[in-house]
Amino acid sequence: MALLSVLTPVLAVVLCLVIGFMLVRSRETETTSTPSGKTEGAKKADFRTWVDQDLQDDTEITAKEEEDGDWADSHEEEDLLHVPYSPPRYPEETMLQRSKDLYTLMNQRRSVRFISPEPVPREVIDNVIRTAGTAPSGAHTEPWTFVVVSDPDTKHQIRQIVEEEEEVNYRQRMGDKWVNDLAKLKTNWIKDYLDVAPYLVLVFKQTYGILPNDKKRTHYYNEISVSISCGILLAALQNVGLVTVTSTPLNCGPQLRILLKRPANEKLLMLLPVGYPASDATVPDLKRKPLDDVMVHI
Ligand code: IYR
Repeated sequence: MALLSVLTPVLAVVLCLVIGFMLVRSRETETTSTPSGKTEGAKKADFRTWVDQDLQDDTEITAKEEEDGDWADSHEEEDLLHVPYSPPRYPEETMLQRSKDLYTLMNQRRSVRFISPEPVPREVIDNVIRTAGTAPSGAHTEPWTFVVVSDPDTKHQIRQIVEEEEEVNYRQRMGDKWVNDLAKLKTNWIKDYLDVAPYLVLVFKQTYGILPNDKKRTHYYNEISVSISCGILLAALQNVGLVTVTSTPLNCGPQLRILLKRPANEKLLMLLPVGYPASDATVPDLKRKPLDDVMVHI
């Protein structure tokens, strides 16, 4: 009994030490960061976070910097004139035909990873980018930059950056489930098309704008706006018989932004290799969901 009463405080101290040690360890695991800011302790089990953080680049803009900047007020912007609008109106029969024709054309669009090195007229690319720039955007801020690369050395440097990161993505960051989900598409970290395609279009979202007086301008819904412009870009490419694949090189944004000398307010959203399909190009035999599976009519 006497022994027990002597041992009780000792046991209590030992228990406290064990709990304290465990708490410190769990804190350390949470805060040990990898170079990309992800937690080591999270690694495989937490691979899902990568799915949503694909293409994020918040290396320069901290919340503090955004708050600190000198932001423009809306009253500093010019008044906008409203003008009449009368686009063409078609007879119903024509509408039906046009709706079918565009569907048929767009239904032939496929993500193509085998691109021909054959040159593509530069003016066609200019017009495709012009078309992408017709997208709606939050408060008409047009928060996009399309970097068109045809210089072979720059394309090769892009390839080196992308392949180096993608190898780590496929081997570690994406996790087994994601890699298995992609296996049927036969995609991996080797991206020949980055050297071969006559053009690489790197689409950047401008997280804020910079006015001529150096004040920052809010770019509302910039990611949604730029994503819509990418959709229109895909349609414009399809319209002229060119192909692409909407690649999203995970974790490459900062390096590519620096390589292409883009400012810190721009974040890479998508990388599109553009060209004619290679003569021996293949695509997976995918099926699209029927209308009833994607549309609800109330
Ligand atoms: N960014 C990688 C992985 C990839 C992810 C998805 I989701 C795809 O549908 C296809 C690829 C890559 O470009 O290979």
